Amino acid sequence: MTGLKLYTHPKSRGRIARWMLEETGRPYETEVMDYGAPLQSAAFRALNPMGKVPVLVAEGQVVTETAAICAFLAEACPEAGLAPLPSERANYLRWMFFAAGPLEQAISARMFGFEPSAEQRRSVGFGDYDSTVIALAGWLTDHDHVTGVRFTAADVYVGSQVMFALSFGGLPAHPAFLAYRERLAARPAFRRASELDGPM
Ligand SMILES: N[C@@H](CCC(=O)N[C@@H](CS)C(=O)NCC(=O)O)C(=O)O
Repeated sequence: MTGLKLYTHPKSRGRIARWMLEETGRPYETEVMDYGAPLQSAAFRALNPMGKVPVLVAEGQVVTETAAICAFLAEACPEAGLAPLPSERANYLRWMFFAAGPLEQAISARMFGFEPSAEQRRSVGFGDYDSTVIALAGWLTDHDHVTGVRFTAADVYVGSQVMFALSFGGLPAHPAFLAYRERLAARPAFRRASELDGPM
């Protein structure tokens, strides 16, 4: 696939999309969007009505939502080997969606002081913060990567959530999270992406 363009901001989830692009090894173009008016412009909102980055345009196809961008690129660039094998698909999908839904919500809720009551936990997708953290920590205690032993696009997404949350205390310094962060941060594509986007 050629004709890849990423709309991003260096202090945004666009860093995850850039890391994924670097993992594919494909050439891509970047347009850095300033926060505020540019994201609200009619032209940008035609790409993403949410007025948010990142947005990937791939040969005319528009992909929003960072997890979707990771999954899309994994499929669009099969030679990179980042899409799941049939036997890895269940864990790949399960934890990718877990990170985009319950995990992100639990971290945001904690950050902004929302602790669901016992009654609310039945309706709230993440239930409660501790259960969410324990679920992921348990998986990463037993597995080096989301699908087991092999790095996939799910690790770009899940790993980014873990790394970002660890950086501001959104997740506890559980040994499984720290070891996972160390494994991922050693990847050449992660380092290249971090150099291109600069410090958070
Ligand atoms: N669910 C979206 C969230 C995107 C998002 O919230 N982006 C933030 C930066 S990390 C943004 O563009 N904020 C600017 C704004 O809302 O004005 C995703 O996963 O891509």
